[in-house]
Amino acid sequence: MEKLIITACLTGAEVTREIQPNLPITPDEIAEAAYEAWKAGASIVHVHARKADGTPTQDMEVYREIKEKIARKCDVIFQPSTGGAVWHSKEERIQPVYLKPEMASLSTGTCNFGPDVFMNTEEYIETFAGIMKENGVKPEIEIFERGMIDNALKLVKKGLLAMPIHFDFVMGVPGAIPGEARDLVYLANSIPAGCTWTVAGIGRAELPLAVMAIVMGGHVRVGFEDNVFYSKGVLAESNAQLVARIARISKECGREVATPAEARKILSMGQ
Ligand code: KMH
Ligand code: ZN
Repeated sequence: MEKLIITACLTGAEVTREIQPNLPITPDEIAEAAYEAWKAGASIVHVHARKADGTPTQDMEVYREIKEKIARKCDVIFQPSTGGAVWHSKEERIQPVYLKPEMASLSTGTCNFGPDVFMNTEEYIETFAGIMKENGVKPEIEIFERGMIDNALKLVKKGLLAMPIHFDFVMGVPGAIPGEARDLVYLANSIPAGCTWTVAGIGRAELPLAVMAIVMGGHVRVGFEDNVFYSKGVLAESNAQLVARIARISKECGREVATPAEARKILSMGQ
């Protein structure tokens, strides 16, 4: 089995300091959280930028500052979000891709997102994929429902996305695919051979799905964007604490954890 790639989703667009007092918000805090997560075993950081007051922003200059501050500390793979917050426009959402990060997230379908709608029309998806291709950015395909896999494969047919695809199964968002074991088996069995996948379990689905991914040969995403707790009713101290637990479990299962350089190879990046 390949080594395990751990992604740390450090901040997200929805979590607040009221919910998680240790949420990193400023570029300095996000860069420090990325560095701590990397030391704990993360090879990718999925990043959402925030304004100083904590509001989510897709401002390219804020992402630039975060990207540069992280790069000064370590070689972790920087993966900005193109999902942003549900109320961001298409034009705002794509901004960080113009910084030519190694990776960026790309959701390939619309779904309910709690009381809101996370909008990804065919036009959004194709525009985002085209701009990522032009800028040499590897998309991580965010899957919230089974049909989104097929939408990603349509991009391959249209020449907008290269194989092998790296998928991220985001499971347990209220209104989208649940985070049951059978759902993960279903998604993992629904992607083409040679593709890679990671799982981002939301809330209490995070740890059980991560453990499944470790033994199934998938990869794992953990962090405050997806889950703010360490255990029931106990807030996590940091993103790094959540990463360290996954690294520990994986090693106990006999699966070593990938460095960023190893993750780049596993994900066929830069070839
Ligand atoms: N904040 C969600 C509405 C992504 O980063 O690509 C979308 C999201 C997906 O987080
Ligand atoms: Zn995100």
